Amino acid sequence: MPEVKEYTNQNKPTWCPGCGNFGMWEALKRALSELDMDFDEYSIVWGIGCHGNGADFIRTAGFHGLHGRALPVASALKWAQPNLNVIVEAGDGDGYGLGLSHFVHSVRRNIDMTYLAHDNQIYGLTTGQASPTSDHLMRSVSTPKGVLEEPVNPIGLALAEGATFIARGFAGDIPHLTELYKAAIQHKGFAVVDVYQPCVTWNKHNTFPWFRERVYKLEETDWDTSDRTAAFDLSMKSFRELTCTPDECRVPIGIYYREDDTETYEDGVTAYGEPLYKVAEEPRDVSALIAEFR
Ligand SMILES: Cc1ncc(C[n+]2csc(CCOP(=O)(O)OP(=O)(O)O)c2C)c(N)n1
Ligand code: SF4
Repeated sequence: MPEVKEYTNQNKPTWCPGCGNFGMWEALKRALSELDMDFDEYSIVWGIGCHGNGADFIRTAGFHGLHGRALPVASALKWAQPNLNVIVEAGDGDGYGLGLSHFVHSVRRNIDMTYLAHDNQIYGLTTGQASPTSDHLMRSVSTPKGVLEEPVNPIGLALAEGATFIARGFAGDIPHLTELYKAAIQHKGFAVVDVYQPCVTWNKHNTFPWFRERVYKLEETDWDTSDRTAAFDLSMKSFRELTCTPDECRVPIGIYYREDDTETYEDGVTAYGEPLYKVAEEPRDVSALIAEFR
């Protein structure tokens, strides 16, 4: 089994000290190691944002795409290389703003891949504007008087579109997050893990202490992961008010819902009898194409 440190490369992370991205980075490396994943068995596709800078700090033949467009790239990769474990890392601005329609359609297609959302409830890279998951009334540099909209509910949205695996994690609990990642990667179908990933520089509300006082683990309750309606209900109750006390709002983490033995998009394509893409029998010379873009 490759050791955790083997999943890094020579680059040192450039995230702010204490950023929640470190916890997600560590959990993913641990999950890949514990799943005994060889370096040619997985590939990671990133969107644009602080989360996307993780592309420089992990060992993979991956792709650092455009803002909000990681999923189309990842879908093509999965369909061209069906045996590859494809992992997407997206931000809340990236994936639930610009890329929201890709998210919805990927969920309903049940493409066999893993979607890890770095949900810091703020635009980190562009210095602290409100994001689609910022809490109602939260003040930020772009909303000095407070966010007017209700936040996007990624869990409820995914459930409404027929999600077959949806979980929520917290970057401050790396062992728990590692287990969620392992389950998501092993799931056959589109597996979403929305991770509360505090941005210590710009989000002064959803901080590590704020979450530590409130998170609880679903698996430590009598939670039934096969009840879609209950999961949807819980996702609606999980919306938090900015000023709520730890007693008033507790934040569930863990697997909300999972459904195994489902048909994936790839299964459907296979049933047609023709693959979407054929891999060339001989390597092709693409140097002229590359030269065109130099
Ligand atoms: C099409 C397009 N629009 C806007 C931007 C500018 N931009 C870069 S990152 C970003 C938001 C980053 O926030 P998020 O996705 O939450 O990621 P984080 O930095 O918090 O990890 C924006 C708006 C861009 N790169 N491309
Ligand atoms: S700005 Fe926020 S999300 Fe970006 S690296 Fe710094 S702490 Fe992390």
